[in-house]
Formats: sequence, C-alpha cells, structure tokens
Amino acid sequence: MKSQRLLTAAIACTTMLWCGTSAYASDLPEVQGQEEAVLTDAPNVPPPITRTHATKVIVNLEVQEVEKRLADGVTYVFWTFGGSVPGKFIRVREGDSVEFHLSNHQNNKLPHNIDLHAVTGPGGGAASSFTAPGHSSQFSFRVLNPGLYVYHCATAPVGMHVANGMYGLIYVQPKEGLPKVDHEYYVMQGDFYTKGKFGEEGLQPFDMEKAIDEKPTYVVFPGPNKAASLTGVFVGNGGPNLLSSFHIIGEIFDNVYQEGGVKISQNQVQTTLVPAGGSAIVEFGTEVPGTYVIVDHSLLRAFNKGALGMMKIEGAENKDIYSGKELDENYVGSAIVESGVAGTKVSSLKTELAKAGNTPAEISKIKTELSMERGKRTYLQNCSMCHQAEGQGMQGVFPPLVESEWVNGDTKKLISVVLNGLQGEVTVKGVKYNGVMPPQSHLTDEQLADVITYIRNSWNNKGAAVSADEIKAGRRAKK
Ligand code: HEC
Ligand SMILES: [Cu+2]
Repeated sequence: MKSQRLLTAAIACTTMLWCGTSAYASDLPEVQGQEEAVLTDAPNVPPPITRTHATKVIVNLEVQEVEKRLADGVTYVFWTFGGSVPGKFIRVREGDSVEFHLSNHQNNKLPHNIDLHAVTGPGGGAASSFTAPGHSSQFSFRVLNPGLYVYHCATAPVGMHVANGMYGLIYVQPKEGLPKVDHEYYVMQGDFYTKGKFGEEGLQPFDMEKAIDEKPTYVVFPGPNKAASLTGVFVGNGGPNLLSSFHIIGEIFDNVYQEGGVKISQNQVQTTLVPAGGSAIVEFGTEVPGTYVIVDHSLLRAFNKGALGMMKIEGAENKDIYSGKELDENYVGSAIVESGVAGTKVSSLKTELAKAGNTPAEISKIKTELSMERGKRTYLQNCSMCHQAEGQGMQGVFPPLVESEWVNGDTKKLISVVLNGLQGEVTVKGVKYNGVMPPQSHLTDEQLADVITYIRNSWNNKGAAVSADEIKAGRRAKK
C-alpha cells in the first residue's frame, strides 16, 4: 500500500496530474449481505452497529426545499437533506460498501448533489450525485477511514447551498467500535444570512452579500433535550463561515475526539473548537440533574443570534457535587421561557386582530398589546442583560428604567438615547452613572418603537406609545 503524506507530495501530485493509486483494494474486507441504513434527525443518532463484518449499506436520502421556522415568528426556505437542518445522520462501519441514492424532490427548484468527507474519490461524490429536481442518482463508495465526517451539497454556488442548510454528519464507526456510553446525541451548528435583521418577522430571504461578508444574522443548532448518565455527543459544524467554540454550560467533557477522529485527543475539556465543515465527538458523565445550555462560546452568537441548545438531564440530586442554587440556569432559562411565551401570545393577538368585526377602539387596543408583547421580547433579548429583567438596573453600573426621568420624559430625547447610545456622566433618580450605553440602531424601526413603548408602559412607568415613524424621524435627525 502506498501512503502519501500531504505536504510537498500533494503539490507534486497536482503538478504531475498523476500519482498512482494505492493497493488499498486488495486489503478491503469482504462484503457480506446488505441492509438499509437507519437515518435520524438531530438530536438522535442511529444505534451503534454491532455486526463484525463489512456489508452493503443502502442509503436513501431525499433533498427537500422546505419553509420552516428559523426563530419565533421568522421562517426561511431551507434546502435540506431529508427535510430538516442539519441533515439526516448516517452511520456505517469501517470497510462497508455504501450504495448511495440521492433523490431530488419534484417540487424543488434547483439541482443538488452531495460531497461526503468520508468518501475517498473525486469531489467526495459531488459529480456522481448531481441530481436535477424530479430525478434520483446512485453511486457507491467504500468507507476506508473511520471517524465523524461532514457531508454537504457542493452545487454552485456552493456557499449558498451550504448557507441554506445543506449539511449533515456521517459517522464511520471504527471496526473495533467505541467505548459504550448510555446515550448518544447529534448536534450541528450552522450560520444563516437573512435580508431582515435578527428577529425581523415573516419569511426571510437569503442575503448573499451578508454571507460573503461573513456577517450571519443567525447562528443556530438544534440541541438534544434529554440525557442521563454517560453521554456521547456527535458535534458538527456546517458553517459555511464560522468556527464553533462548542461548550456546554456546567459540564466538562471527559473525552474529546478532536476533529472527529478516532483517538481521544484530550481529557477534561471545557470548550472544543469545531471548524467549519468539521466535527468533534465529546463524551461526558452527568452527575447533577437540571437544564444544561449548549452554546457556541462566542457568546454574542449564543445570546444575540440564537446559538443556544438545551439538554435536560434527569435523575437524583447530588447536593455534594452541586448545592442547587443554579444561578446560571435561572438567568439563561427565564429569558428563553419569556421569549417563548411572548411568541405564542403574539400569534394569538395577531389572530384576534385579523378577526372580522373589530371596532377601531378594539383594533387600537390589540395593536398596543401586540406592541407590548413584541417590545418585551426585544427588551429581554437586547436590554435586560444591563438594565435587568424588571428595569431595576444595577446600582452604580446600569441606571434603572423604572421611574426614570429619561424614560418618562421627552420622547425625542429618549428615542435618541436608545438609537444612538449614551455616554458621559448622567444622573438617574438622583444617582450618578458614568457608563456606556451602546447604540441600538441595529434594531428595526418596529422593534425600537415596540421596545420603547414597552419600557414606557411597564413596571411603574406610564407613557405614550411610540411609532415606527417617530423612530424613522429620529434616525434622520442623527447627523
Ligand atoms: C451593555 C449595557 C446596556 C444595554 C445592552 C442597554 N443599555 Fe441602556 N444604558 C446603559 C448605560 C451604562 C446607561 C447610562 C449611560 C451613561 O452613564 O452615560 C444607559 C442608559 C439608558 C437610558 C437613559 C437612562 C435611564 O436609565 O433611563 C435609557 C432610557 C436606556 N439606557 C434604555 C435602553 C434600552 C431600551 C435598551 C435596549 C434596547 C438598552 N438601554 C440597552 C447600558 C445599556
Ligand atoms: Cu444543494
């Protein structure tokens, strides 16, 4: 068998255009029988393979272009391997022969293909799997190398296909298997680029310019929601652009198989780096029950672009290990629960608004309520980390909004503070503050109108609602 080390050898190959293939073929295990692959959606992983021989594994994967939820009130047309993002998890055993059938649903608008990083062969299968809508392609490959591999669409423009959700994981289980764990899960991060800003409601189109600039609007991954005892998580990163600093708040990974390889590369890890188009396997024991939050530890992505997942660990308390104060959980958890509640209330208010026979007075009342609900969501996502959940502020650091003369005073001045930020010494309710309030101009006119209406009419405040037009005027006034 000829082995080749990538470095100068690789360059020699491309310039010579010929390298000679290795004698791998003669070492291949004999294929016995056949079976259809079990495919799963995140957070599930197909069961471990217990057979001890190579077989022919038939994979049937269908590409679907589907409109689905991206965030509360926001939908997006995802291009998917199997109907969801990330795509179906595929599990095979080292040495297996995979017969791959890629179908492109007749209602889809574009051709697609698949490049599996587990494939040894040109394009990882891309050219052989190029499939027009209403067609199905077949190609076969041997999985020579064990490990956890990303697959993705490689149809031009490749970045756009990946940015629309076309990726997933294939795990090539080593011949000797993996140490046994009680549960296995599938988590995969991806970055999304929409024309609208984060949280802007409705069906959002893809924004190529933001994708090229690597400025995602959303960074997301669906997380596992239940786990117990010893847990293994197969982590992937579809990108297309961002690296992921994969972290579970309140857990330590006992073992990490870095970059999805077959060796334990490190023990006792807090955060592991998952490159775009790469993977990792993490194993950890769970000792204390509760809700664990999975994040990309680039925290603005987690809290401002959606890169949060939740894992619920059930079992007996262990006060020796953890007393149960759970400060982290309360902080993160309440914000998520609140925004979820706001989401359902917003949709029921919208239904009410659409009902025939509403009087103008009723319409205006429902509109104000809608504005308050949306404003609360915007507040929790953008202001509460500083001004606190009930607008009470933090003595000497973040001024209160409750009974603040700024909130209850001149509207134009208030709009300007929120739009453009504020710094230098200020006095609020007789206390001096000298901090920096960052500009909030990244929010839409509607979001700003709603959040100001919300802070003006919450807690003990009572003030007039603010309209999107007033925000527009405020933006123009800024020189
Ligand atoms: C990163 C922390 C931070 C965030 C986020 C933040 N603020 Fe502020 N805010 C401050 C600080 C600090 C000041 C005081 C600035 C100074 O000392 O000059 C302030 C001042 C204010 C004031 C005037 C003083 C007062 O207490 O009434 C208002 C009104 C206000 N912020 C509203 C908001 C709203 C609405 C949001 C969300 C859309 C928001 N802020 C987000 C830190 C923040
Ligand atoms: Cu595609």
